[in-house]
Amino acid sequence: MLRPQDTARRDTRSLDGLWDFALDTDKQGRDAGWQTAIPEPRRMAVPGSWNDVFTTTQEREFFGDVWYQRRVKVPNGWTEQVLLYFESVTHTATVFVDGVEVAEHKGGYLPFEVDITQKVSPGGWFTLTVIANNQLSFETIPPGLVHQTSSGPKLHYWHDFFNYSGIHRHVWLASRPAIHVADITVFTSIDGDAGLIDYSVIVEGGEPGQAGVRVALFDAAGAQVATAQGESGQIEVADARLWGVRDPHLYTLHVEVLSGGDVVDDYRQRVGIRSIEIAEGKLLLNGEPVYLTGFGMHEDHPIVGKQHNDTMMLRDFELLEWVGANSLRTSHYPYASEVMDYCDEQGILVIDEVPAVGQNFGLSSGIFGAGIALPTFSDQTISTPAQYLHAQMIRELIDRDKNHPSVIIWSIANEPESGTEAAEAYFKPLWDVVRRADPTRPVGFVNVMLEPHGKCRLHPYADLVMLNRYYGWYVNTGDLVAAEIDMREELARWATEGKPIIMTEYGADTYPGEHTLPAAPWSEDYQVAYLEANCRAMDATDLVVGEQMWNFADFATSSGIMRVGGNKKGAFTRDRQPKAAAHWLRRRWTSGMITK
Ligand code: GCB
Repeated sequence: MLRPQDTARRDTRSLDGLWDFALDTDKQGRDAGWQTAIPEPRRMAVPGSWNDVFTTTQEREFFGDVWYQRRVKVPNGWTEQVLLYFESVTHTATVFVDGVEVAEHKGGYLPFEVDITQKVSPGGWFTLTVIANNQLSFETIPPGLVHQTSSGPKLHYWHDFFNYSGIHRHVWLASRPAIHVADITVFTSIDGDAGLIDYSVIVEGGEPGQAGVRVALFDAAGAQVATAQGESGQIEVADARLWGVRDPHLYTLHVEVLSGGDVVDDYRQRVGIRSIEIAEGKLLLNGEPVYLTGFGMHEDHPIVGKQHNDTMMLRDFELLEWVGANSLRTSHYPYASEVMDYCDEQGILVIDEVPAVGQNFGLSSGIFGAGIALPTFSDQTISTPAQYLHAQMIRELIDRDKNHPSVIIWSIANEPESGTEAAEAYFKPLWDVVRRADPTRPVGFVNVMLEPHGKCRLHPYADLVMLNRYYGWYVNTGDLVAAEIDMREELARWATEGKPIIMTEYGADTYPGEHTLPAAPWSEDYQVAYLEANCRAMDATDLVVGEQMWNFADFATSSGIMRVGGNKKGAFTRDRQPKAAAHWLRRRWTSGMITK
């Protein structure tokens, strides 16, 4: 599936703006016919999370069906195919055109398109209605559970970020020719000074054999450097300029579909020529070892929640550059396509993660988990329906992001239960799914502290080891001497695997402005001392090839006794100002202190 684009034969119209809106508190909308008209609607911004707009807890934490509606005009002259394209609806979307259901999509962070050609006419208007359901269950990813409390049902979930909900990213009305490019895949490699681009194009529509494909490659200055014919092939670029870290050279592949001698469709695909591989315990980009610096991030901002916003994105990338980061992990779900495009443009390396987070009920049970103690993987909890959806999300993520040179690693889960037979059975087929969908990139999952080397049964399937560790915070709290010793010892145990290790999380909650001498937990001084101790342990382990501090910025979570106004492990505050830790990281990452 391709993101809508304006080209010679395609047009887009943004459907962003204020839509009619209602929380279906009495679960009556479907029976009462809201598909055609929401009675007494409020207004809500698209894109945006709706939660923080409200002033009551009941509304802010509502779960269930949430209705969005607007009138849409199909432009005159759109006589071929008309599509709706939703970039993110959290978590399940049901779409209606003039009251008739046209699509359902599960999964809050990946796009879907709906062909509505037969339902609309050029120059005509229609009513577009979307139910965005944000309820989590054992069948959703991430999982959740509705449980009874004295004040009524509550949604419980096991992941540590607020369940922001709504239509978070852009919505498009798009046109495309009947015979069209349906998909493009590029894989790149390097052969001496030449860059090799293996491309394949899927054309849909028309009679078999009716359409042909022609491609042309342009460099960043717009000069044509190569051409080819056919739905698949290899393009060789002599003296290729490679895509590299903070040196992101991009080419453009212009794909044209020909029928009866005419160009009937065209699409532009950016290409970065680079190779990524793991060899002898190293992560090699273009054949050279690369060391990752950066963060696990979140799409999270005050009021707008998980809305994609270009200005906020630019500030984040300014800070990444300032602090000396060359990488990020899309913890814990796929990010907006604009972010991925910008990583391509900035030369930022990405660990791209599916929304499989919170699949570990042992982590927060008992008093911290609302008294809910359940097995994670079982017939009664997470089982086949979630596994199917997980596989679908892996496929959809790779389908969306496979052509981004910035994406160097797929992460198929964050901190799942990994030490049980049931966990191994759940994940076994998913490794096949990811490797079939992309045979070129390294694949891993992020291991949790409670399932160390010797207990974890999933790491043999992974190409590299990705670890979230909290020595000096959740364990050895306040004792950084013990933290460093224990961390070194654990890293040494993982090093026996001979695989590269990336520290995908390490961090300490820090209240901005809090200072203590000696350094004590929650102070800025302690966060810096914590980083010093953790980084010494990483530096002492040759196989550590990257460090992504948790988290880039403070972020919202559900309420709980472990969180003060959200998670405060940010190097930056939620409004993107540096804590002392950010200055410390900047010194470490920009002054050549890392010698690996
Ligand atoms: C983790 C999780 C992350 C949490 C973090 C924390 O291991 O992966 O989602 O926010 O710990 O701060 O507890």
